[in-house]
Amino acid sequence: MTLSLFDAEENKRTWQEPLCDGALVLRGFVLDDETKILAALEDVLAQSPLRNMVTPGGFRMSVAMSNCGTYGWVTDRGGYRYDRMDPESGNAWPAMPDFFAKLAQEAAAQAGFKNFEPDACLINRYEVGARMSLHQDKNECDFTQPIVSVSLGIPAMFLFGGMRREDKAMRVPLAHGDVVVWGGAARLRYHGVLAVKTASHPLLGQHRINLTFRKVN
Ligand code: MD6
Ligand code: FE
Repeated sequence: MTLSLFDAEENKRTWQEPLCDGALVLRGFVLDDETKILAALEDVLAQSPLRNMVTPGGFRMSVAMSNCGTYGWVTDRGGYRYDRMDPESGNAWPAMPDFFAKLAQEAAAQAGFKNFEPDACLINRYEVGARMSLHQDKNECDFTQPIVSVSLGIPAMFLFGGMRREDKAMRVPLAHGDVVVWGGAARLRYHGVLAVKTASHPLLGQHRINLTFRKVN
């Protein structure tokens, strides 16, 4: 067997950390693209700014959100759903940059999900203390399609639970540049994010940004 340092284009930029059947962390997968991603995000967020949405139960979310792509995830008193329109601007969500879709597709392929074509990118911004309680992602049509989740900025502790809310959750630290691919048997597992601790990142200050790519329709 020959081993080349410059081999394996398919396994570039990363080492892989399986979490369970269907879920895999690609450490540092988007590090090479950080400046390009942040510049594109700035453009998207100028069109559809981050906002703290309200849950169906009437609570203001601690995580600020926006979207790009054909569909955007929204919540209000009426419930959770995907919508083609940004309810704040009244316009379509900003287009998903082509290279976002390509990165998500490459990440999905590394986990064995071929030809992933995301039509939605949810942008979550956490400030220190923001958290996301345990939930399942089940507003999408086709649960054979994975979700690709990109972490940027200050670190967070991801909670990765079971099929029932009360199942014990694993704790997975996620850092700037890490990507989680999540599908198959893991697709409907409960998950969340612990309150983000004080830290500062050279590009994002005291924030964590998470991008989740999905195929909604
Ligand atoms: C977050 N992520 O990391 C929230 N959902 O900020 C999610 O809710 C999530 O990372 C499904 C699959 C991967 C995720
Ligand atoms: Fe989720």
